[in-house]
Amino acid sequence: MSTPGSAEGRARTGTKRFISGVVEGFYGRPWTMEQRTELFKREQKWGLNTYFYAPKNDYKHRMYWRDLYSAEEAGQLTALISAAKQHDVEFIYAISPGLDITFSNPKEVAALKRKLDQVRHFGCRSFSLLFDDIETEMCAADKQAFSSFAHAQVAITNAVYQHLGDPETFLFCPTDYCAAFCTPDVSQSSYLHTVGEKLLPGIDVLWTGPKVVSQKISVESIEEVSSVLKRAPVIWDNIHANDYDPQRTFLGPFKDRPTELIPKLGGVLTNPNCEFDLNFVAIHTLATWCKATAGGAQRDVEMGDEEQDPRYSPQKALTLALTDWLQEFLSTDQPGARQSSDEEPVQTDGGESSYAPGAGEMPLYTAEPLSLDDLKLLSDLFHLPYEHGPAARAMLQELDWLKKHSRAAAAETDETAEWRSRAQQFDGMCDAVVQMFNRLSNAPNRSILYDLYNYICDIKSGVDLARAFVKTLGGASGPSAQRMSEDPEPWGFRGGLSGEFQRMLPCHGNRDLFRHPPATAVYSIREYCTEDKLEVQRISREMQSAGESKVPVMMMQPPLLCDGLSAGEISPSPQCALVLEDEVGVCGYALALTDAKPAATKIQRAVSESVFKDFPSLVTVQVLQRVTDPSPAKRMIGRLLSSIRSSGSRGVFCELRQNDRRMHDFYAKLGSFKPVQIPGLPADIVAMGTSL
Ligand code: GDL
Repeated sequence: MSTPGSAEGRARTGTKRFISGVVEGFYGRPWTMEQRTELFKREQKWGLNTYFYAPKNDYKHRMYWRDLYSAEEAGQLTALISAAKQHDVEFIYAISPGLDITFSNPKEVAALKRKLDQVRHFGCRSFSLLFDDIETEMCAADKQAFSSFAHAQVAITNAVYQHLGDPETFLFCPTDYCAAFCTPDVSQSSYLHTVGEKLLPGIDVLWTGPKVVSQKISVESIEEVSSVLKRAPVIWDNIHANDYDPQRTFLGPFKDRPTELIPKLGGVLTNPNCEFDLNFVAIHTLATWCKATAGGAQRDVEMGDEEQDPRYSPQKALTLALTDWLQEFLSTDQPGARQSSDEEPVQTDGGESSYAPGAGEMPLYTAEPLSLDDLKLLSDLFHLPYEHGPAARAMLQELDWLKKHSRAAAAETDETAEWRSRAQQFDGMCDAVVQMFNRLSNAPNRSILYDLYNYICDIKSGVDLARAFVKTLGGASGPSAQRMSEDPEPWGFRGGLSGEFQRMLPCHGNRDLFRHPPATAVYSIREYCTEDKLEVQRISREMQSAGESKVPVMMMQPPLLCDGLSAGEISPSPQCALVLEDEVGVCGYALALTDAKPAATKIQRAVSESVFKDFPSLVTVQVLQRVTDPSPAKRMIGRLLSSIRSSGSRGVFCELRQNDRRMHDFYAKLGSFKPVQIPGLPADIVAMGTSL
């Protein structure tokens, strides 16, 4: 029978248990030793078995990884490791040497071993080497010694693993730790293939899913990466991480990871919110998920009927977590709550707080206690990275409607009554947020409140502004409307400099979840066939007219080399034509000529011969605007470049209209394409290229 936190896959091999728990792997202020000890208690209570120590900004974890711990630090770490043991939690010590290690220098390897030996003396038995978020270019010495970056990392990891005596638990975090980082894609990544083949089989590999912060992690995607890595990955899950945006925290449930994954994984570690006290839901719901073992006998969680996964309902897991969290909010026995330890409350003669206001005096301050509904609303407002909770969505929808129909508020029309009633409802929604804020501010557990305070204050101000705005639309004047005035207080300039940048940028910093929900479409890439010709022509035409140029392109301008390719007049080279499909149909293409010279001759393009020496091949890519996710196009071009490379070509270029900003951005974002000077190009055409 499987126990909580165990899983079929691991049980079947009879060697390792399913790793479940928390990775302290975020940027920013590390947690305190007390918080970590509290975490162990919670993990034990909820059936999670691992704590992974990897605080990015801890000096001796990353920047000064060579430095040994002082006597004082040694004492603290020893105590922490022993506390983990007491609570049946596996303590994994991770180190990140990748910022500046020279892999080929034996002294560096010795320094790494020395550091880990020291931690072993503190009682630690499980270790990890992390190579995430580092430069991928090797130094000259390493280039001489190793055939690739992956070979260098794997060599050092294997050496350290063996030095430590093949620990039962040892993990490696690759530099390409998610599908989006793989070139050209997971199945063809030479980096991942080297890791899969050369990393010793007892070492586990960390993986964050399709992206750094993955909205969903599918079974198929895990099967794909497992076959390359030759082992089941351990998920480093950033679903609740908030170190990349100071205005967001994630209080929604662990979600969109089917429980079918459990037997296919080595484990799941969540890298949650930086603020320790805001992780109750993140960790509690992960624990509920881990209990949904494949046998289907889920003892303490009801079957979710409204959702697809029969063994785990995020909604129900959330309610369970919030119900338990409410008790925490209401409890005062927290260190630092209510009064600081060095400030004993002054006892009056009467013992307890004896003040009772007399007749006509101010009544004592009272506030209603916090409720489960308050916490549900809170979790809706600060939900998940790609999704607002239902109450937040409803507020945005209403505000959007009220704005769009504001004429109905000003003039008496058929819609006026509806507008007024919906404005009133919106006001009620805003009021619920304010009331929740008041009750939270009064909660006895001050440490949770302090971690939450900036967020709830921020959302309350946002809601206040929206409320005042709707009142103004409805014709109100007075204090609420004044908030919208020309001479606002500083809180009228929301978001500071960063906010200002966001509002000025045309698209990237200016995306909102409400209007641009993340793409959930499934894309497939397949070989181009002759039946696709018309579709490709259509896409090419559509995208030309969507370009910046408002000039009828074909009539007034010299043709691009790739025009013949997308029009079907020139056939692409073998294995050099792909199309992208979504559920609607063909939505993009990538075509190439390994030898572009005949096409240049055909349109009498007079460019110098030497260009074709460095860049003999030509590529063209187009993706319809409905494809908002950049990764399918990246994958398509990655596949194409790898075919061109295997044809023996040294380089590839593409031509663009000078004023086609969209395509410039597109190629620039691929990273490897840089502007190339090609003498002889017509005035309005520029080229970008990459060496292979
Ligand atoms: C990352 C970092 C992690 C950070 C997270 C979210 C991994 C492996 N590394 O890329 O330290 O907290 O993004 O910002 O996820």
